[in-house]
Amino acid sequence: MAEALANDQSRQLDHLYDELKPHSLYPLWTVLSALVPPEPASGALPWAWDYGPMRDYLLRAGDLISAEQAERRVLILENPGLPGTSGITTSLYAGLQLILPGEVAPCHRHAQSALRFVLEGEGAFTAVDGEKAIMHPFDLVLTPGGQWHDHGNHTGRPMIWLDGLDIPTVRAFDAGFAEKLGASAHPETVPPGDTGARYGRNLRPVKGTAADRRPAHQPLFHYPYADWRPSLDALAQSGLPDPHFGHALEFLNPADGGAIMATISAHVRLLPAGFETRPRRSTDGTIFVVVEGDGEAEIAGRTVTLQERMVFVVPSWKELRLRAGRDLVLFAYSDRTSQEKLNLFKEHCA
Ligand code: GTQ
Repeated sequence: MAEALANDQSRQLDHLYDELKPHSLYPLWTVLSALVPPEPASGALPWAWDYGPMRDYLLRAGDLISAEQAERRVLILENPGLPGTSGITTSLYAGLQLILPGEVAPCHRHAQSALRFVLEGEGAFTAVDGEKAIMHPFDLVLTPGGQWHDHGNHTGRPMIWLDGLDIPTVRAFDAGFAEKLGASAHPETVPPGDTGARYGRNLRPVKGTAADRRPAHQPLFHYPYADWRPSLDALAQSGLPDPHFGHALEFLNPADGGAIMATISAHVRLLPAGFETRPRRSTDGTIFVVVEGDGEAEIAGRTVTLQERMVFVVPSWKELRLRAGRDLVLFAYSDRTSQEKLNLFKEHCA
């Protein structure tokens, strides 16, 4: 009797669901636990990309299409758990960009904020609002949302870097605008290094004076390896590593002492040879680049052997443990600052 009733209920509910569909209505109770999960259950997978094969494919693309033709000649590192999204996590994007000798990537600006982390080449530039940042391996260069940027390579060698953008975040808000300058390069406004001298040394031009020329909320855009690497060494020599991070330094926006950009946080860390971190998980899915050394990352039980210039991703709430073989230096970026602003960020350190 009870079974007959249950069957009848389930049949009637199925009829109801069929009738609801064409009206764009959907029963919450069939999807509630997926919509409001007890804890993050990211569809993104822990994943790693070796540099060598990515580089080979990118250079092949370089033979087939120019940077000018492509506008941006980039191979997207799409998370295999997020097909069709172009995301490496649910909120962030990663791509490998190539500029060959003599090429330009034409000037444009967009709502999306981008970071560039240089992997190979020396002396090509990213220009922001007409000021060139001359790029060296493992420099961090920002092109914050709304600022004009173009890239060019007047050197004799290919230049390759990792692009980190907030494309999926901007898409989630449906807030994307973009425009092209029309000229391939922005007219040069000031000599290279001008912003570093004005805003990068715990100084700034006095507010309201003509010398204060950069956008107030986001003045700095070049964080050279030659600056951050010695700082990391000095930190490592002066104390014990944090059990979950090792020796870690975050890149800051000097305008407010906060994360480098509104939607992206970034840091570097050094794990001394033989050091092993304690397990940690956090809600900010994080993209890592191996700068130096070797070792292993254990991500939710899956072991990745680390090699220089490898890119790997730790999705939200997946446990990470790192082991350094030789001294291990990593660059990392995530949406931590977005989550902190939205009161969503959580971490658990075991
Ligand atoms: O250099 O502006 O990898 O707009 C993806 C979108 C790079 C860029 C990307 C972009 C750019």
